[in-house]
Amino acid sequence: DNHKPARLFFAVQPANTIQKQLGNLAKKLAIEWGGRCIKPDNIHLTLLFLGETKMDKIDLLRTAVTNITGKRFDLTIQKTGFWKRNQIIYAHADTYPPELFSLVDAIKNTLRDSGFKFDDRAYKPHITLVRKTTLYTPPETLQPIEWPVKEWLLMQSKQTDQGIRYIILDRWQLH
Ligand code: 2AM
Repeated sequence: DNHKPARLFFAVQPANTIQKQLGNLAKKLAIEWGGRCIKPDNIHLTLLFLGETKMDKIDLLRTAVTNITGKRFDLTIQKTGFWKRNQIIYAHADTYPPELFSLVDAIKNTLRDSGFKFDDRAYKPHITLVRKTTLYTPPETLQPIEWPVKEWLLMQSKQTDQGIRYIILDRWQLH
Protein backbone atom coordinates (compact mmCIF):
# COMPACT_ATOMS: atom_id res chain seq x y z
CA ASP A 1 0.00 0.00 0.00
CA ASN A 2 1.79 3.09 -1.30
CA HIS A 3 -0.21 5.56 0.71
CA LYS A 4 0.39 4.06 4.09
CA PRO A 5 3.31 5.83 5.74
CA ALA A 6 6.37 3.90 6.88
CA ARG A 7 8.53 4.72 9.87
CA LEU A 8 11.97 5.33 8.37
CA PHE A 9 15.44 6.14 9.56
CA PHE A 10 19.04 6.05 8.35
CA ALA A 11 21.42 3.99 10.47
CA VAL A 12 24.54 1.89 10.63
CA GLN A 13 24.52 -1.66 11.95
CA PRO A 14 27.49 -3.62 13.29
CA ALA A 15 28.42 -7.20 12.33
CA ASN A 16 26.50 -10.03 13.97
CA THR A 17 29.22 -10.74 16.52
CA ILE A 18 29.06 -7.17 17.80
CA GLN A 19 25.26 -7.20 17.77
CA LYS A 20 25.40 -10.34 19.94
CA GLN A 21 27.92 -8.77 22.32
CA LEU A 22 25.84 -5.62 22.75
CA GLY A 23 22.64 -7.67 22.84
CA ASN A 24 24.02 -9.73 25.73
CA LEU A 25 24.99 -6.57 27.56
CA ALA A 26 21.48 -5.21 26.97
CA LYS A 27 19.94 -8.37 28.41
CA LYS A 28 22.17 -8.21 31.48
CA LEU A 29 21.42 -4.52 32.09
CA ALA A 30 17.65 -5.07 31.70
CA ILE A 31 17.77 -7.83 34.32
CA GLU A 32 19.81 -5.68 36.69
CA TRP A 33 18.01 -2.35 36.23
CA GLY A 34 14.65 -3.19 34.72
CA GLY A 35 13.29 -2.25 31.32
CA ARG A 36 13.03 -3.88 27.93
CA CYS A 37 16.26 -4.95 26.21
CA ILE A 38 16.80 -4.43 22.48
CA LYS A 39 17.14 -7.69 20.57
CA PRO A 40 20.59 -8.33 19.01
CA ASP A 41 19.20 -8.09 15.45
CA ASN A 42 17.88 -4.62 16.19
CA ILE A 43 21.09 -3.16 17.59
CA HIS A 44 22.04 -0.11 15.50
CA LEU A 45 23.29 3.46 15.57
CA THR A 46 20.82 5.92 14.08
CA LEU A 47 22.17 8.58 11.73
CA LEU A 48 18.92 10.40 11.11
CA PHE A 49 15.34 9.67 12.10
CA LEU A 50 12.85 10.55 9.39
CA GLY A 51 9.67 9.23 10.96
CA GLU A 52 6.45 8.54 9.11
CA THR A 53 7.13 8.81 5.39
CA LYS A 54 4.74 7.99 2.58
CA MET A 55 5.93 4.91 0.68
CA ASP A 56 5.61 6.75 -2.63
CA LYS A 57 8.31 9.18 -1.40
CA ILE A 58 10.88 6.42 -0.95
CA ASP A 59 12.19 6.46 -4.51
CA LEU A 60 12.73 10.20 -4.24
CA LEU A 61 14.49 9.63 -0.93
CA ARG A 62 16.79 6.99 -2.45
CA THR A 63 17.61 9.15 -5.44
CA ALA A 64 18.33 12.14 -3.24
CA VAL A 65 20.95 10.42 -1.09
CA THR A 66 22.51 8.16 -3.68
CA ASN A 67 25.24 10.63 -4.64
CA ILE A 68 26.47 11.13 -1.09
CA THR A 69 30.05 9.94 -0.85
CA GLY A 70 30.91 9.16 2.74
CA LYS A 71 34.21 7.93 4.09
CA ARG A 72 34.69 4.76 6.14
CA PHE A 73 35.31 5.17 9.85
CA ASP A 74 35.87 3.09 12.97
CA LEU A 75 33.89 3.30 16.17
CA THR A 76 35.17 2.16 19.55
CA ILE A 77 32.26 1.44 21.84
CA GLN A 78 33.39 1.41 25.42
CA LYS A 79 30.79 2.99 27.67
CA THR A 80 27.20 2.95 28.74
CA GLY A 81 25.07 5.96 29.52
CA PHE A 82 21.56 6.77 30.73
CA TRP A 83 18.98 9.32 29.66
CA LYS A 84 16.52 9.74 32.47
CA ARG A 85 14.16 11.82 30.33
CA ASN A 86 13.51 9.13 27.72
CA GLN A 87 14.42 6.25 30.03
CA ILE A 88 17.00 4.58 27.87
CA ILE A 89 20.31 2.92 28.61
CA TYR A 90 22.66 3.24 25.65
CA ALA A 91 26.14 2.24 24.61
CA HIS A 92 28.47 4.84 23.21
CA ALA A 93 32.03 5.85 22.34
CA ASP A 94 34.31 8.31 24.10
CA THR A 95 34.75 10.21 20.88
CA TYR A 96 33.23 9.92 17.43
CA PRO A 97 35.19 10.42 14.21
CA PRO A 98 34.46 13.50 12.06
CA GLU A 99 33.47 11.18 9.19
CA LEU A 100 30.35 10.17 11.15
CA PHE A 101 29.20 13.77 11.61
CA SER A 102 30.05 14.58 7.98
CA LEU A 103 27.86 11.71 6.82
CA VAL A 104 24.95 12.84 8.99
CA ASP A 105 25.36 16.44 7.77
CA ALA A 106 25.47 15.30 4.15
CA ILE A 107 22.24 13.32 4.60
CA LYS A 108 20.52 16.26 6.33
CA ASN A 109 21.65 18.79 3.71
CA THR A 110 20.63 16.59 0.81
CA LEU A 111 17.22 15.82 2.27
CA ARG A 112 16.59 19.45 3.18
CA ASP A 113 17.37 20.43 -0.43
CA SER A 114 14.91 17.78 -1.62
CA GLY A 115 12.15 19.13 0.59
CA PHE A 116 12.08 16.41 3.25
CA LYS A 117 11.18 17.35 6.81
CA PHE A 118 12.97 15.79 9.76
CA ASP A 119 14.04 16.34 13.33
CA ASP A 120 16.90 18.83 13.06
CA ARG A 121 18.10 18.88 16.64
CA ALA A 122 21.81 18.35 17.32
CA TYR A 123 22.91 14.81 16.53
CA LYS A 124 23.73 12.79 19.64
CA PRO A 125 25.13 9.43 18.61
CA HIS A 126 23.97 6.55 20.83
CA ILE A 127 23.17 2.86 20.60
CA THR A 128 20.02 2.13 22.58
CA LEU A 129 20.35 -1.05 24.65
CA VAL A 130 17.39 -0.93 27.05
CA ARG A 131 14.14 1.03 27.00
CA LYS A 132 11.87 2.02 29.87
CA THR A 133 14.48 1.95 32.60
CA THR A 134 13.72 4.38 35.38
CA LEU A 135 17.06 4.24 37.15
CA TYR A 136 20.55 3.34 36.01
CA THR A 137 23.89 4.35 37.38
CA PRO A 138 26.46 4.32 34.61
CA PRO A 139 28.99 3.60 33.51
CA GLU A 140 29.41 -0.07 32.89
CA THR A 141 33.05 -0.63 31.98
CA LEU A 142 33.19 -2.41 28.67
CA GLN A 143 35.92 -4.23 26.92
CA PRO A 144 36.22 -1.77 24.01
CA ILE A 145 34.32 -3.01 20.96
CA GLU A 146 35.92 -2.12 17.63
CA TRP A 147 33.34 -1.51 14.96
CA PRO A 148 34.52 -0.73 11.42
CA VAL A 149 31.70 1.10 9.61
CA LYS A 150 31.69 0.37 5.88
CA GLU A 151 28.11 1.07 4.84
CA TRP A 152 24.99 2.93 5.88
CA LEU A 153 21.38 1.88 5.63
CA LEU A 154 17.86 3.10 5.04
CA MET A 155 15.69 1.21 7.49
CA GLN A 156 12.02 0.74 8.19
CA SER A 157 10.73 0.09 11.66
CA LYS A 158 7.78 -2.30 11.65
CA GLN A 159 5.52 -3.25 14.49
CA THR A 160 4.93 -7.04 14.40
CA ASP A 161 3.43 -9.62 16.76
CA GLN A 162 6.99 -10.34 17.90
CA GLY A 163 7.63 -6.67 18.61
CA ILE A 164 9.56 -4.09 16.58
CA ARG A 165 11.40 -5.41 13.54
CA TYR A 166 13.76 -3.44 11.33
CA ILE A 167 13.83 -3.99 7.58
CA ILE A 168 16.73 -2.78 5.45
CA LEU A 169 15.29 -0.93 2.44
CA ASP A 170 18.57 0.16 0.89
CA ARG A 171 22.30 0.35 1.59
CA TRP A 172 25.20 2.52 0.45
CA GLN A 173 28.92 1.83 0.70
CA LEU A 174 31.42 4.14 2.37
CA HIS A 175 34.79 4.59 0.63
P1 2AM B 1 16.18 5.87 20.23
O1 2AM B 1 16.78 4.48 20.19
O2 2AM B 1 16.97 6.83 21.02
O3 2AM B 1 14.73 5.84 20.58
C1 2AM B 1 14.25 3.91 15.32
O4 2AM B 1 13.17 4.26 16.10
C2 2AM B 1 15.47 4.73 15.64
O5 2AM B 1 15.20 6.12 15.40
C3 2AM B 1 15.92 4.62 17.07
O6 2AM B 1 17.32 4.52 17.10
C4 2AM B 1 15.46 5.91 17.70
O7 2AM B 1 16.29 6.41 18.72
C5 2AM B 1 15.60 6.85 16.53
N1 2AM B 1 14.82 8.08 16.74
C6 2AM B 1 15.31 9.33 16.66
N2 2AM B 1 14.36 10.23 16.85
C7 2AM B 1 13.22 9.56 17.11
C8 2AM B 1 11.89 9.95 17.41
N3 2AM B 1 11.53 11.23 17.47
N4 2AM B 1 11.01 8.97 17.62
C9 2AM B 1 11.38 7.68 17.56
N5 2AM B 1 12.61 7.25 17.26
C10 2AM B 1 13.53 8.18 17.04
